[in-house]
Amino acid sequence: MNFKSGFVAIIGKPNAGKSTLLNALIGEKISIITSKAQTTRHRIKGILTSTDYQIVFSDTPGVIDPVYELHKSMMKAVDDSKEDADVLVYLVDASKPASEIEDLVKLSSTSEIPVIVAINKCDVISNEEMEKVSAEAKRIFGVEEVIAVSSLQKTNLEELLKTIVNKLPEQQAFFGADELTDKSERFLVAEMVREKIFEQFHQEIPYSTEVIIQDWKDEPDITKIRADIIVERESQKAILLGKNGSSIKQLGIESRKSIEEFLNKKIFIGLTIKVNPDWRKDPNKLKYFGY
Ligand SMILES: Nc1nc2c(ncn2[C@@H]2O[C@H](COP(=O)(O)OP(=O)(O)OP(=O)(O)O)[C@@H](O)[C@H]2O)c(=O)[nH]1
Ligand SMILES: [Mg+2]
Repeated sequence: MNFKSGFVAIIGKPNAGKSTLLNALIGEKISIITSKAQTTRHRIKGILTSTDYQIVFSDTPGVIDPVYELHKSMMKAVDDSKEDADVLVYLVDASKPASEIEDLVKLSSTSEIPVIVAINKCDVISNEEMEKVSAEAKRIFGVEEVIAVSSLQKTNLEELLKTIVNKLPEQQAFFGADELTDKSERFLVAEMVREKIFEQFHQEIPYSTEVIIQDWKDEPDITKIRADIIVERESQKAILLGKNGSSIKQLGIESRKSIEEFLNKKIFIGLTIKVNPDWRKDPNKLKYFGY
């Protein structure tokens, strides 16, 4: 077989397990994962290179009907990922009703790009239920085959990879063999803080929050990072701070743990909360924040 390579977009509703799948396929934590929907906000490339092929996966935000400007930018990330894709992997959550698949198909623009439909979270449903979901997915997507996987338990991912590689064109690699992602360490670290915010806070807080790295100093024994946490309202700032600053302190501790593991180095992280009213609705502010 000649060398194959190409771009593969992972598309699905929020919480389907797209980021979990990306990380499982690449074997590294590139994209953050939380139990809450709408965690991923950007297109994040993960690159898998073997002796025979290179696949440039794009993790994407979950497909929704946009409400805020932020959502529009998230859906643009989905469209951009589809635009240069050689293969689309539609990822369906097996534990959700068929109406979610209908919704996904309704909100997705059609294209001529080859489609693979994968049913994720096969670990949480019975074989009988899986038969049912598979039949629904085949009908709604109009495909003859679907692949049942568990991104969490890494079940059937080899099968999925084989199916993807079959559909890739023969061409040279796009990235160096040691490259894992297109994102910078700064971006990934900001995402890690955001992941901890999603885990620690509830309701509107995670969705109203953005993390901006303001300063990064690599010293021989320690990396010193300063980040701003942007919220929309004073009341949200108060919640993030917590009583006597206890919540932000906890957030700092959890963030530091995961960043130290990622950078494999001792780090200091200073977090400052700033109020930026309605940043999610303002295209100029969004642009400044990298959307
Ligand atoms: N049981 C089970 N849970 C899974 C599986 N894959 C993902 N999850 C869980 O589903 C939740 C959402 O996973 P994510 O990977 O963040 O989902 P996503 O599609 O990237 O979500 P958004 O970024 O919000 O669009 C997390 O709690 C995961 O642990 C799976 O195969 N089985
Ligand atoms: Mg995600």
